[in-house]
Amino acid sequence: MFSGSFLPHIVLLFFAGAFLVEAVPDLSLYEHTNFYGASRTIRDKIENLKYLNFDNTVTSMKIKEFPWLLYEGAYFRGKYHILHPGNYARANETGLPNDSLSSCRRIPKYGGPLILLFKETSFHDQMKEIRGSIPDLGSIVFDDETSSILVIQGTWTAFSKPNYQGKAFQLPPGRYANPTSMTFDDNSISSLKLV
Ligand SMILES: [Ca+2]
Ligand SMILES: [Ca+2]
Repeated sequence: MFSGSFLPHIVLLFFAGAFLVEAVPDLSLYEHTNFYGASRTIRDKIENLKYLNFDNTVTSMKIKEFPWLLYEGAYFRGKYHILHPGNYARANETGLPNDSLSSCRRIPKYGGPLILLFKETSFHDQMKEIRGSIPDLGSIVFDDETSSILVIQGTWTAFSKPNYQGKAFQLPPGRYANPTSMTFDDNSISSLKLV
């Protein structure tokens, strides 16, 4: 009798706990230093902080778990900044000027190989996540239109032609903000192999 009535409570507590963990926002933005003033919470991404009436307002912020890409321009444009989880009581100490943030997106959750491809230089515009070898990028992403790359985890080889043919170059973890930093011509990656 006891266990019969107790068990549902355990189950309820479990779900309540899971909900609370899930409810913690990925990114909290604040109007003033030291997390004071008006605030907004962002899950995943926001392409224009104007939508939240919070454009060019952020002075401090908290990042929960995964790194974020922050942009001084709307729609993932303008000068970019990559910030790791932590509490930033004065955002300008990270290099992000005070009252400049206009859009941002979280690096996709990872715990294994991950490479991010961007349609434009400086990690602007569309972003595609790749977690394993892809013989023909044209089948799933903007073929021949990758202009910047973030290698989050794993070492990869990029090829200029599909099926791991053509010019090849290694991509160890790091930031490749433009094609010259990858020593290949713009818009020429057609396949990717996880080393
Ligand atoms: Ca402010
Ligand atoms: Ca701005």
